[in-house]
Amino acid sequence: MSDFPKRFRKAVASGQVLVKARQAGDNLATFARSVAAGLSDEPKWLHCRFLYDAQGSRLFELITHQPEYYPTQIEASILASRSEEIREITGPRTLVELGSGYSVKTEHLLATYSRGVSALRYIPVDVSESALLEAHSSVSLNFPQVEFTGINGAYASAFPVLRQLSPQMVIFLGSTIGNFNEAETTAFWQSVAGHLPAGDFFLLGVDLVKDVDVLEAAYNDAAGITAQFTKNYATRMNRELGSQIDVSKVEHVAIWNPDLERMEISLHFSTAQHIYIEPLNLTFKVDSGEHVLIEISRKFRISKLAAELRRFGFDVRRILTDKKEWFALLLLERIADAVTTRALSALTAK
Ligand code: AVJ
Repeated sequence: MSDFPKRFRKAVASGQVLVKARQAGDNLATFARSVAAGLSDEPKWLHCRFLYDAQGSRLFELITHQPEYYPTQIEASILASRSEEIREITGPRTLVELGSGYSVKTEHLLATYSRGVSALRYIPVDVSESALLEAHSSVSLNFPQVEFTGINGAYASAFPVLRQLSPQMVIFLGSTIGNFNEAETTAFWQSVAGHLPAGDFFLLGVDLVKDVDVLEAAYNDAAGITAQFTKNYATRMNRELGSQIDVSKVEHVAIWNPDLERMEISLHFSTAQHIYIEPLNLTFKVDSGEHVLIEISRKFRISKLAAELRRFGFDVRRILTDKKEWFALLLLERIADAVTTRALSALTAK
């Protein structure tokens, strides 16, 4: 939708709380096509983006409170203790957040960045409208000087408006980058680099490679919340796509893949089932014992990641981590590309 940057500009100017980046009706067709693509593949997969309907967003929020799920607590404590240090490097600027959810951890940054300024612009981006609305009520209550304009859509829907938001810091927390496979990661950084002006910042939260027992426990909490979160995918398919999956015959499986250094989360079918996709009038068969991959969560090594980011046009300005080095926040600065620099010096030479 090419008019989005214009609609967004208007929404910001008029103090609108939420702007939709996609048209109504688009979501269901996108969901149906994505599911059909994944179930046609071998081995089968389902895209993790659709885990986050209203119920999925609620369940994920519950996951973050489970004792085994360490990333949220550690990341929040790094943010709580080191937001000042981040602001000292970046100076005051607009905050844009990809996959903001309920914006809980971000409140540490909002507190720091709203200090001493008359207004702070905050642009959270999330596929869940209900999460954005809840984030708005909490943020506007706690930080009256924050100007909140949520973008209800996929991350990429925000990219075309980044140019109008400088100076800014884009925030991408929770190691959500770990949910992207290699191709998606490359596409993501190329796209961000293409839209983010040089001199703007990017704050990236990444979960680090660690002991397999700690990792597997984090995705197999004793209370079974992660299992509910996984099974909610099937529930959502039943409700929105008329899939007719017997959810009592599917299980949550989460295991560490040491070769690819990632957690792999699957729906395990304990019996053979037919999965219907009503909007497309398609049926897929899943065998007894089959695993359908619904999410990967890659874990990172800082040195390797920093080198990769440099190739995409980002300089690592600061690495913030906890004592155990279980999680890290990387403060990146978008640096001018060789091409851009050459073009600019050619201009000034004239
Ligand atoms: C979306 C990256 C925050 O991969 O750790 C947590 C999602 N899935 N438990 C992650 C998730 C199951 C989570 N993030």
